[in-house]
Order: sequence, then structure tokens, then C-alpha cells
Amino acid sequence: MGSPAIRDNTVLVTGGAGFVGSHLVDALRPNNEVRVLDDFSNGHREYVPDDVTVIEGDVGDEDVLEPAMDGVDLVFHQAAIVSVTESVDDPRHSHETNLEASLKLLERARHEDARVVVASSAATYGHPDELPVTESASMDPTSPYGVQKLALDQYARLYADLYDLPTVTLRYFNVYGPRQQGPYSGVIATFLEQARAGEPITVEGDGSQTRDFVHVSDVVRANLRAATTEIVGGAYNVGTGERTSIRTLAETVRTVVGSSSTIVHRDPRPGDIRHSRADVSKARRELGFEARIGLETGIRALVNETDLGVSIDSDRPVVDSPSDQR
Ligand code: UD2
Repeated sequence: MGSPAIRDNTVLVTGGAGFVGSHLVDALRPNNEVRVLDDFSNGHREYVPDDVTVIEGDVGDEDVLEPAMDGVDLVFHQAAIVSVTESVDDPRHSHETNLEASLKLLERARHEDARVVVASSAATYGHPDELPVTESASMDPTSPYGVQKLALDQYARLYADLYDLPTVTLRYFNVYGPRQQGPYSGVIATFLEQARAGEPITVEGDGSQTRDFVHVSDVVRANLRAATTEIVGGAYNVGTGERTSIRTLAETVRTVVGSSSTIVHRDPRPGDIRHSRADVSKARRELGFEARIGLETGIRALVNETDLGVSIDSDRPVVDSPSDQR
């Protein structure tokens, strides 16, 4: 399945100043002309290297989108309002950003004949019937965010079918890593902050709920594979295939930090999903992608500020079954 490295492309990363997007920019910029489109609602200028062109504005603003997309070969669409809670509070606002703006981007990509790698989410599945959840599982999102990502996910497939637009969709599970910050940043960032400050670590509910935590460097690698795969129009889970309870997570973070924080329990989050775990076989088979960073390694790297960055040159697909030998 040898996928060529991404080189000498003009690449747009929407949300490129944000958590996942900025790590992608780091991986791409040594070999490509990289542009970032970000409205800085959640992104940070200091995450973007100086030699990268930054276009400030909304993806949904066509006066900004058109020049940003002009001449691009490849788009990584990471810009979104990622907070499930915010989408529940204001569905119309998140709809505009997560869906309407994305549709404009797909249209523009048609015009440019650019490949689009779309960031979707495990939120599209809602409460999975079976674990691990496969890409063909039923999709019953429990939040406006999940509905918006599901519609985008389906539009991406449809644009490939109807218009031959090369799209690849990645359904992220619980992503964590450096630069994840802010009030809705995810449980690992929150626990780490609490453990470092010696404050109580706040487990919502009894802590037996589980998640599939995937390190952002693995998510970057999945994106690089999606950018070069010959199979377009598909959607892939991006997780590790492992699940960890929130209680275990709290204990792990406390141990790795060497903190004396107590672990306290709060009310469960309304609508919280009990369990989530990716079936990773399709991504492995078709993208040659497999997560490499186990949770404890990832948390240790976060605490010790060890760089687990991805280099395009060092990224090789996994080839481990006859069906992979294309
Ligand atoms: C994640 C994604 C979301 C969506 C969803 C798909 C993040 C930040 N959000 O939502 O975008 O893709 O997965 O299902 O990655 N918790 C605590 N204490 C805290 C904070 C959280 O116990 O201080 C619990 C929380 O109740 C939940 C779990 O930790 O059971 C994970 O919460 P989260 O906000 O990190 O992510 P999640 O799974 O709601």
C-alpha cells in the first residue's frame, strides 16, 4: 500500500491554530506550502510557526474562504466548534460553523479539485449498540454537535460519489495531547491541570464510564495517511481500540504527576455516553494506520513535555495482513 509522502503541495489547514490543526501544520510545513485559516475563537497564534501563511477569518465567510482555497491541492478541515456542551446550548451557532461553513468548503474544493480530509467524530455514533464500534454501526448522535458531524461525514461521502471529489473522513475518538486547553478541552487536560495544582480531581459520575483516548500525534498520522490513500470517499475510526475508565484515568494522571490530589466524584454529566471504543480494523486495513501511543506513554510525555511529533519522512503505513498488500 505504499503511500507517497506529502511533498510540494499547497495545503490548507482550517483550524490550523487549534489543538489538532497546529500539530498537523508542524508535520506538513517542512515539505509543503502550508496555509492556515483560523478565526482564533479557540486557536492561538503562537501555535503557528512564523513562516506559515495565516488567514484570519471564518471558513463560512466566502470572501475569506475563496482566496484561502485558491490553488490548494489538499485541505485538512479541522475548524469546528468542538464542544458538545456549547452545541447543546446554541445549536444554530454550532450548525453554522460545523455544517454550513463545511459545505461551503466542500463546494470550494470541487472548484479547486482539491482533496479534503474531514475531521468527524465518534459523537456521530451516539450510544453505540456494540463495542468496539465499527464504521458501519448505527448512527444516532445524542447532541447537535454529533448531528452536525454526521451530516458533514455524509456530505463528504456524497461529494466523493456524486462529484468525484476525493474526500476521506476521520472519526476522532477522545483526542488528547499538548496544546489542548480551554474550558471544554477534554478530561485529560482537566485532570492534569488539577493534579498539577494539587486540587481535587473531579470525576463526573462513578467513573466507570470508559473512553478510547488517542494521542494527537497518532491523529496527525491518521490524517497524513488519509491525505495519500488511493481509497477515497470512506470514513475511518481514529482511536486506539483500547478503552480506559475515567476512574483509572484519574488515578493514572495522579500517579504520573506524582500529585497528592484527592479524587472526588460529582454528578454525572447529562447525556454522557457510557462507553466508547473504536474498532480500528478498517483504518488499519485501508489506511495502513494504527495508533502507536498507549495512554500511559502519552500521559507521561505530556507531563514530561516529551515531543512525540510526527515527521512525514518517518511515517510508514502498517502492512500486516495479506489484504494490505495492494
Ligand atoms: C469527546 C469529545 C467530543 C466528541 C465526543 C464523542 C473532547 C473534549 N470531546 O467528548 O468532541 O467527539 O467525545 O463521543 O474530546 N469527565 C470527568 N471530569 C471532568 C471532565 C470530564 O469525569 O472534569 C468525564 C466526562 O463526564 C466523560 C469523560 O470524562 O464521561 C470524557 O469527557 P470529555 O469532555 O473529555 O469528552 P467526551 O467523551 O464527552
